Amino acid sequence: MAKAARSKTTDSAPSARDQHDFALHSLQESHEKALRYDASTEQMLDFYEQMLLIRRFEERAGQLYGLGLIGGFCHLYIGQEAVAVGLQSALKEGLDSVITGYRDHGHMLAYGIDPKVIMAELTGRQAGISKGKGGSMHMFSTEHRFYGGHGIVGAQVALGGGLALAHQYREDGGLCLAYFGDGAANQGQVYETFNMASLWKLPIVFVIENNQYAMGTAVSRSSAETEFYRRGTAFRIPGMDVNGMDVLEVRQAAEIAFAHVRGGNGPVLMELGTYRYRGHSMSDPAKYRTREEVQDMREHRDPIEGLKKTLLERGKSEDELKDIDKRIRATVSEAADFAESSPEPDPRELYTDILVESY
Ligand SMILES: Cc1ncc(C[n+]2csc(CCOP(=O)(O)OP(=O)(O)O)c2C)c(N)n1
Ligand SMILES: [Mg+2]
Repeated sequence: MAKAARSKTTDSAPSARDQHDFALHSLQESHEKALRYDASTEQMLDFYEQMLLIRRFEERAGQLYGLGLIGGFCHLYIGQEAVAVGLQSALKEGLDSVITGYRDHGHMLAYGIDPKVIMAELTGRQAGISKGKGGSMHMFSTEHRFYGGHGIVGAQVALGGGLALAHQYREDGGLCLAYFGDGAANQGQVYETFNMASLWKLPIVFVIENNQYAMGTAVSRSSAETEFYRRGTAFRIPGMDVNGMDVLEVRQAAEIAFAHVRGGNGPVLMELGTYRYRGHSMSDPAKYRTREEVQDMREHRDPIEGLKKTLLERGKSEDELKDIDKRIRATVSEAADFAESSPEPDPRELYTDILVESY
């Protein structure tokens, strides 16, 4: 398209600019050749379970918030499940690192972290993954190589650059998956990180979760370039435009992006088109969009319903899928009971994990 129109050479050899353009689009072209991951039925069931776990966990978190059992902010991930599950299922567990913003419960669940310790963290209990001191936005687990949970919009991108530098320095073969939102994509430090990451060929996958809104602002009202996957072009970072509502498409894109990064070729920028069904946080009545818009997404693009359809086509029965849902609901109830019955942190915890001496 634009590439062909721009080519002014009469020579049949591609110009340097064409080659450059091709490098930026080559991953997208590979992705478009085979959009969906060729998963076995077992793998699909696994993706289905994980997405359902996130959905049911978040619904329960919303209820606990309503009951006053969760304090502070609480940002739910409902609608975006296919992104975390599709991408993180392709990670090397115990090696690769993950960092994200404050909408972080789903990423932790997708990493296989016990729902009990996540729920206990949400309710501020000692048994929580950050000893009940981080809450919804600031969960952290170095054991799982999950580096938060960050409330400063865009900050996790620069920190992710540091995590990728550590992978490169240690030559451990790992990569960093750094998630951020469409709103965060307009922050300055994101571009400083793009520059250094590309220059140093850091093993990092930048993931823009474009859920169409930054708090109450639609992308078209906040962003001059709404095709976010193109945002890395000025830094020679190849971009991928991915349907974030289909877990198999997400996983397939992850295969391509991760192989590129692991091959020592530097960063990739993935834009995942997705949608959040709930408000920005629990205190947002979401008056900036119509009910019909949300309903339309739920009815026609829902990632869990989409995979359910594929599973039914593969011969799974409605009853089998209902049983999975029952099991997941029980797991989530257990997590909620565990959280509610766990003690709060000891007051002495006020003085641990922080700097209390002079420096
Ligand atoms: C530096 C900074 N500026 C502003 C805010 C307030 N704020 C919190 S979330 C948010 C919107 C971010 O939207 P997006 O990046 O699209 O992520 P989403 O909530 O959609 O996942 C803003 C402006 C903040 N936390 N940090
Ligand atoms: Mg957003």
